[in-house]
Amino acid sequence: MDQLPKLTSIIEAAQHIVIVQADNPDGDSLGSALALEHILSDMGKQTSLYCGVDMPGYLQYLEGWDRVSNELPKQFDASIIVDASTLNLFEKLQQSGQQPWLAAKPCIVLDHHEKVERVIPFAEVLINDSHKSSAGELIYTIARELNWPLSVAAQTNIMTCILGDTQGLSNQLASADTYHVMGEMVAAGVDRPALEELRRESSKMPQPILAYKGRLLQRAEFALDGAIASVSVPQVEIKEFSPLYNPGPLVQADMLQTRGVKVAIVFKSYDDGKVTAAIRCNPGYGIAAELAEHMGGGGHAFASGFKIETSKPFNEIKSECLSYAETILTNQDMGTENETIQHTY
Ligand SMILES: [Mn+2]
Repeated sequence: MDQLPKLTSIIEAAQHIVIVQADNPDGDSLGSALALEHILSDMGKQTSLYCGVDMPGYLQYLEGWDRVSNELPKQFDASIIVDASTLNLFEKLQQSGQQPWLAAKPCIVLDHHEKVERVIPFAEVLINDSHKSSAGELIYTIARELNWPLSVAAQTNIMTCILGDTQGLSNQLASADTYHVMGEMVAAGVDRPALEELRRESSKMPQPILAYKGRLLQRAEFALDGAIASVSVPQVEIKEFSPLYNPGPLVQADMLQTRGVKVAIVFKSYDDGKVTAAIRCNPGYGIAAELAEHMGGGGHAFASGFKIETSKPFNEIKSECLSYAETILTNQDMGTENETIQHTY
């Protein structure tokens, strides 16, 4: 990593460093931001945390999530962007007019995504290592290389990054190096079972939601010989249950865990005519982006969504979506090879 001397000099020269997450925060971005907060504070620096959007509820078990602000601090000397290197994910910063402010100071980018479009043009240091499971693992490697202080608190946050992006060390992002790093962190005193319990506790559902989940699953409909599963949620249920738990994540994993299911779609229909859909796919059937784009939305191969505001009846929109899904899946079966899995974390 030939950019480390430059990175070191930027950090040495700065007193106040702002750590920046993109508009799609997840366990890796928040864990990276909090780990850097610990490391830099231990080096005697002042730190601020920025993200254009609010931290999602499922991340609020991480101590320090509430220190992340939607505003850049009035004054700072340098910035570190974690877990993103494309301008496409910084719309909030552009909308609020704060981007020139960030661009005016030395900016370091620490990322691990391959194939990045519109790379942040004002970065003075850009380290994007797609061999790392997570931005957190990259930060750990840099910290070791540069002898940065790695407290147990910092390493606990780094473990959160790794577990988030590797889905508990279960996907292809977990390399031999990742396991080494995990082992070193456990040896240093990070309590993985405690971290796991905190995460589970924070994602538990309120009691009425368990019964509601049963109702939703009973209403699952299947198309194309069971390859497409869908559930529709009407306004009255959105009003009653959505504030307590998002219906999509409540049932979509179970739908995908059903034999034969390739694609799981959760539709929501509102009284004012608005229709939204969350699309998730099993490995080998990454049609989510194509399907969402056809419906006027977007996303990734395995997770996408769309929102339609028209006077068209809900059933027509649903039929259009399901029949297009059938078309793509049928075409896919007729000889085109399966898309390789690409991580989007
Ligand atoms: Mn990541």
